[in-house]
Amino acid sequence: MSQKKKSILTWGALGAILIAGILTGRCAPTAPKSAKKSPAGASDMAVAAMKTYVAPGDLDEYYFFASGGHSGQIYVYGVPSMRHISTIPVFTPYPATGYGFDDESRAMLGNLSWGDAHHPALSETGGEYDGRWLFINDMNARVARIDLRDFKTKQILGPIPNVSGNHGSAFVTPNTEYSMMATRFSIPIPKGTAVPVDKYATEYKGILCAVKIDPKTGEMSPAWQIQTPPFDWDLGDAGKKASEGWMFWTCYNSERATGKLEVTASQRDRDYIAAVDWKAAEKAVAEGKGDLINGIKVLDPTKVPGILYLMPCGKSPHGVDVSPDGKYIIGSGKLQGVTTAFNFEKIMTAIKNKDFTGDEDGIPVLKYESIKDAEVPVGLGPLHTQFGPNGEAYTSLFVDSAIAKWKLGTWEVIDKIPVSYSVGHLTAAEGDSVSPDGKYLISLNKLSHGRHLNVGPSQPESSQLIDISEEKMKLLYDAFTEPEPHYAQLIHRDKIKPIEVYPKEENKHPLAIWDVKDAGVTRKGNEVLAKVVLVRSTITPEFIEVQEGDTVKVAMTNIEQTTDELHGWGLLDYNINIVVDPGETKVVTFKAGKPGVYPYYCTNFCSALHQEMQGYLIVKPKA
Ligand code: K7E
Ligand code: CUA
Repeated sequence: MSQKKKSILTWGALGAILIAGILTGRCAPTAPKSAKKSPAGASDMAVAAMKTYVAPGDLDEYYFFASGGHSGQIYVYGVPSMRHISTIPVFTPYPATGYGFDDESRAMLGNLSWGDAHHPALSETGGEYDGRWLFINDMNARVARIDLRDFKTKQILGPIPNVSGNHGSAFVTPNTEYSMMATRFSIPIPKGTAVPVDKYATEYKGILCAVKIDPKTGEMSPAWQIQTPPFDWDLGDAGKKASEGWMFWTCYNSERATGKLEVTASQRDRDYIAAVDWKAAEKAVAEGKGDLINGIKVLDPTKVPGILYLMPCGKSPHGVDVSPDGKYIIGSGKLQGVTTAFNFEKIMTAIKNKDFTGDEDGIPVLKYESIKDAEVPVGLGPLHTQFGPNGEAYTSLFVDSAIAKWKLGTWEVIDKIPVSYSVGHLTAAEGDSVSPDGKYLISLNKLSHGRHLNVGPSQPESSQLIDISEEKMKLLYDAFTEPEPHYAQLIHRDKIKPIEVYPKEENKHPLAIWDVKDAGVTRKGNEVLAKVVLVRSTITPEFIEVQEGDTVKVAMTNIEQTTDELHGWGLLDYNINIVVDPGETKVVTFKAGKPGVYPYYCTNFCSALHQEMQGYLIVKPKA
């Protein structure tokens, strides 16, 4: 039966049940009290319930990839149900999938076991999400790539030289040529030099950084950097269509203040949005310009004119967002009541006419009045903007705790919806691509108090699903998201086609084995290699004998080719828990410690005889 027919059939039945439930007061105790009072409210809720209800066995329409903030992960939810489907560990170990315990992922994490991940960015082709990769920043000067073929983190690049506090990242250019970065905390450059803070204004620098992405493999490598005055770079977005080839970043603290920033960095009426001609910067580097600092080419914008301009923007701006046609750059002072729409064509004209009002360390400052099209009265505390298919813009209002809907071009504010509470980012269906879908908008709120079962002081964040398919926005659903969703991406399910098992013929791991006959333990000096087969419901070999002090390498192949047949390998008393997917090989290396007998067992429930899937590591005393 088609999805549509099913929905129509279930509509009447479910609607009746819901309305009956609400009228008899049998709705969930967490439902807003107003729902019980007014029958009109009740029917709104029934409609909202229908719109978010995904029947058992049915699939959601969108993938919602939410950043995990300082949890370092990415959380995958389905929309419209808002059900949590999966967690993709990125910058933090995750025993549930064994991430951070096997040799490869442990090496990828290096000696950092935390990350602060804010901005996931889907790879794009021609400005459309292409469903290949997902990139995400970490404040520790790193950027990661997740392959959407298997939803696994494949590369963590960094810490990248000279970058300190990688917040303005991992925004990609329209054909995924680059993932862009910007430093939130200026430091003396080269990174690694110590200069007293009283020299901040002159000796500390900000860095804008381009990370090259291989178009075939997605492999990332540091490309080049631009040195800037010591501003705190905040958010970024790549130009597209009309503005393709340009990159924009907001900053605060153009005052170059140190200490008491909540006051000292808000003295001026305006801060800046940087406009970077990245194609020109790329060309300059290719021509040999720039200085090699800590192994990366750094361009000084005063020596390479034309690569960097400063656009004045309302005091302490946060988000900057480019409209789907690339014609408008939206930025707001986060303490103001308006958001500014800059006109890209006017920016180009102002650059051509040298319509400058001054400079910052030799970097030209464009005249605000010449480049802005409108100041849209969206409401208090505008942070981020997303877009709809027909010129709609949606701006999050942190102070007002609301979302404003307005129109590009006519600049009229059409609607406003309160959210609970204090929205940061928001994400619309494909809402930062060249062709947003409309339909859904998710408000990523910082506070949730009182809207969920009390779980003590450590409260979840809330993500609210909003219907934007009609003129007026309608709240559909409250979900409580893992900490802490800053930005997120919402992509239609048709664009992603993940595999469910690793095909045997693709496994090129040198230690892979596919037959229990090949399993066993070999020794070379004090190095022991155990080749292990995992298959329902035995771990072969079942006993591994080593000596105290040996270096033990265990290479495990899960030879299953069946969906969902994962096996684990948890070794008691050791900090080791590996999970191996069907067709995958994983390796863990460790030193055999104190003599004794240490059980290992399959940690991932796999079959009726899962419990029997176990063995012993026997560590004998040194001879
Ligand atoms: Cu607004 Cu880090 Cu993008 Cu948080 S950031 S909200
Ligand atoms: Cu294999 Cu549980």
